[in-house]
Amino acid sequence: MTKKIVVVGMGYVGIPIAALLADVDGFSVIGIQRRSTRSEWKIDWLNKGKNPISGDEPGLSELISKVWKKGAFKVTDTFSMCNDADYILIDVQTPINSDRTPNYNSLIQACEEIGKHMKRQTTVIVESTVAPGTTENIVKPILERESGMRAGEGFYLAFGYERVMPGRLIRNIIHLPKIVGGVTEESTKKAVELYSKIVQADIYSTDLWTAEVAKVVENAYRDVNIAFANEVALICESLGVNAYEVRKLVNTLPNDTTNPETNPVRNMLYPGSGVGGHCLPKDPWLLIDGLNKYGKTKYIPRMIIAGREINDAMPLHVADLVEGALHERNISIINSKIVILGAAFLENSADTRNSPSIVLYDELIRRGAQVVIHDPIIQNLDRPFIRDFEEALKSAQAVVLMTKHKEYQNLNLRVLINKLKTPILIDGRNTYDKKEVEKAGWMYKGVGKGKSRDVQ
Ligand code: SAJ
Repeated sequence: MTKKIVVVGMGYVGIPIAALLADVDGFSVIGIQRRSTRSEWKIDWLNKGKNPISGDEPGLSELISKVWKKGAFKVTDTFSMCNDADYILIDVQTPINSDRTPNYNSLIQACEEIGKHMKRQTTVIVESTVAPGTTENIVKPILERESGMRAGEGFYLAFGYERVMPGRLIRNIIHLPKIVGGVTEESTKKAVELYSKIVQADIYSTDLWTAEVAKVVENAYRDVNIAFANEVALICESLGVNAYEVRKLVNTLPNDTTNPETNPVRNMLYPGSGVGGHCLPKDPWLLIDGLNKYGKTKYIPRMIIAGREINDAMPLHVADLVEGALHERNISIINSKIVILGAAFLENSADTRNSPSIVLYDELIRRGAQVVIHDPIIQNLDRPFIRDFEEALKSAQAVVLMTKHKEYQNLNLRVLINKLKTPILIDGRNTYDKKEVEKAGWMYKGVGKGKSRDVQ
């Protein structure tokens, strides 16, 4: 008996999980993608068996082509296909608004449509990242209202969060442990049954709210740890010490093999020029939104908020490093040409969402500089950018390394020095050694690298 699965939202989460499920014998998958100017082309591409996700994603293109040929994966823009689905996965985007509250427009629209069409005994699984309490208080009421059924009785409802990462979409779904929490035990069980067909790692069952909290805490944890590294970097700059050297030494503390529970004993992350992407800048605010909306006692998560503020301020600190370096050469930042190397939020990636480079660009413009962004990989950016590296460097007064793309490592600084008006290198990602850069005739400043005690 063929199991019919619907996956709503053909993005970097929905597409790989739809393809993996379609590869299971006896499963047939329908992807639903609304026809917006930005994303309707994906429907046609996927219905030709082609992978619309850019960047290197091992195994994904082959898998999409395989399940398409098998006729087990089709994509449409209509929700009527939910009417005989055994499982419906919700993988729509859940961005935050400028006031840091969640934007659930896509989620609400999907729930209204699903509720209208779903049949009895369907299992609905929310995979999109949401504020704790959202499945219970937003998703469930809409599904019950539109379907006339009760969650846990007429249909099953669970939250099962994704742990995808760029470059590891397929691998992570198969090999990373899965966390699932349902509105009822039966709902949890139904979700576990589905995931067990594709997940080869452990599947952990819990309740709905715990699963929702775990997801956003997983990223808030990483964000706060990066903020800690960034705060150490600012301290080291002031003390004239190299924060990366400090990190290396701190992390020499070995893991305790006799007591795995306490490992890693130390794992200080990397300071840098900022924290971008579609997860870390957003998920701490989703956690806080759930706390503000559904918390039973008043509590202000000062550390998580401070972590966000520290990370958001790093591109502004880079702008200070630029202005300070120009000042040391008695050059005003006003009308100085500054080159930003790297617009992607992550090295060797084309993803520019919430990129710290955009924050730096706007800040340098605000301070009166002429700014050029260079990036060898990205396809689009809502700021001007160029591909021609030599053109970018011509007559520049300073070069800022914001993204550690491989193209920016091992640059021949002795040759490049002749292209610039003033050879100043601001290193946002510990790409270069201070002494080497100065030997090549440049002034060097780096995030986390103090100046006074002759650090590397
Ligand atoms: N960053 C630092 N210092 C670090 C690590 C990262 O400044 O030590 C910066 C990066 O430059 C980037 C931002 O933080 O601008 C985010 O980097 P990331 O490595 O966390 O990459 P993301 O945003 O793709 O995070 C995803 C998350 N995955 C999910 O939400 C499912 C995150 O939980 C993963 O830990 C991360 O991938 C990963 O490890 O690749």
